[in-house]
Amino acid sequence: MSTVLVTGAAGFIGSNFVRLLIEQRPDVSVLAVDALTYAGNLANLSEFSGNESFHFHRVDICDPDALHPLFEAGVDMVVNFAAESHVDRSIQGASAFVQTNVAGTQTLLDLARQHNVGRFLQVSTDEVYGSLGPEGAFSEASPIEPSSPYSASKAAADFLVFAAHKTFGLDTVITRCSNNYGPYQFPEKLIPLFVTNLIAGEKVPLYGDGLNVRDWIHVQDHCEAILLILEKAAPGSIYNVGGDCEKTNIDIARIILSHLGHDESMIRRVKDRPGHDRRYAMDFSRLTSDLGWRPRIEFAKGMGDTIDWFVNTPEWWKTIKTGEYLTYYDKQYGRGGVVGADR
Ligand code: NAD
Ligand code: TDX
Repeated sequence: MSTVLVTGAAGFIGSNFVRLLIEQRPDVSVLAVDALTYAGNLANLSEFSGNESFHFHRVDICDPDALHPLFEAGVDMVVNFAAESHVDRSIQGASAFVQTNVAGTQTLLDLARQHNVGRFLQVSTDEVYGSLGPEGAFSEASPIEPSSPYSASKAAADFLVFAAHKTFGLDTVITRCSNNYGPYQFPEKLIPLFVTNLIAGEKVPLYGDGLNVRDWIHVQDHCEAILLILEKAAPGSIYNVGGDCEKTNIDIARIILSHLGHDESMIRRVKDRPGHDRRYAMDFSRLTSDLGWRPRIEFAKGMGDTIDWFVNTPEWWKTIKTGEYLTYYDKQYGRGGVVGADR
C-alpha cells in the first residue's frame, strides 16, 4: 500500500482530491494534513472519518518538527494543495501568503528530499503567468509575470519546486490550473459567494466593469488531471490544466441570477480589485497530447449542479458564515488528535 500525503486536504480542491483518491485508489493510504486556517473545514472530510485508509493530522506545513514524524513513517508521494488562496486577502496583507505558499512549500521540499519521497506534486495556478490581452492563451513556456501578492507567492513556490528538481534531483511535477468551481468551495470566491448571497436574499458585488475573463473548470476535472499527472508525468514536468471555458464575470453573474430566479437588480457594482488581471486562458495541449487528458464536465451542467449543491446543502455554508465550522476540530476530535484509524 502506498502512502500519499495530501496537504491542504480540508480545503476546497484538496478535499475533492481526497474523495477521488479514496474512491479510485483503494490501495492508497491517504495522509491528510491541514492547519485548519479559516479556509480549512473538517466537514469537507467528515465522510472519511473511520475509513482505514484515511488519516488526518492538524499540522502547519511551515512546521518541520510536526511534519517530521509523518514523513518518518513513510510517504511515497506528496500533493501540495496547502496555500493561502484568495487574491483579495493577499492585497489586504501578504505575509501569510509568503509564509505558507513560499516558506511552507520549501519546508515540504526539504522533508521530501530528506525522506526520499518518490514524487512531489505542486498544485500551482494559471495566475503565475499574469494577465492576457483579448487574444491568445498561456502555454507552459509563457513568461512568469504574477500580478498579485498571492500569484507572486505561488510563482516563487514554483521556482523553489523546480530548483529542488534541478539541484537535488527531487522528482517534482507542477500543475497550473485555471479557476475551479464545484462543491465545497469557500464562499469568499466569486461563484459560491454569489450563489450563497442570492439564496440569502443579498446582492452580489461585481468588481469594476465585470468584463474580466476567467477560464472555468469543474473541480473534479482538475482533480482527475492531478491524479493522472501524479501517476504518469515525467520528473520535472510542468502541465497547464484548463477548462476551455472562458467567461466574463458578468456572464457568470447572469448564469447564477437566472438559475436562482433573480434579475440584474441584485448586482451591486463595486470598486475594482487593485491590479485586477483582465483575462486568463489556458493552452493545455501538452497535457492532452502527452497524457490524453481533456476536461469532461460540460460547463452548463457543472454549474447547474454546483448551484443546486449550495441550494441543497445550506448547513455547510451557513455554519461557515456564522463561524461555527471553526469549532469542529475541537468538538469532534479533541486537540492534537488523529482523525481516522491509527497508522
Ligand atoms: P482553499 O483556500 O480552499 O484551501 C487551502 C487549504 O490549505 C485550507 O484547508 C487551509 O486550511 C490549508 N492551509 C492554509 N495554510 C496552511 C498551512 N500553513 N499548513 C497547512 N494547511 C494550510 O484553496 P483551494 O481553492 O482548495 O486551492 C488549493 C490549491 O490549489 C492552492 O494551492 C491554490 O493556489 C491552487 N489553485 C486553486 C485554484 C482555484 O480556482 N481555487 C485554481 C488553481 C490552483
Ligand atoms: O466578490 C467578488 N466579485 C468579483 O467581481 C469576487 C470575490 C470576485 N470577483 C471577480 C474577481 C475575478 O475577476 O471574479 C473573478 C474571480 O475571482 P475569485 O473567485 O476571487 O478568483 P480569482 O481571483 O480569479 O482566483 C482564483 O483562481 C485562481 C482562486 O481564488 C485562486 O486560488 C486560483 O489560483
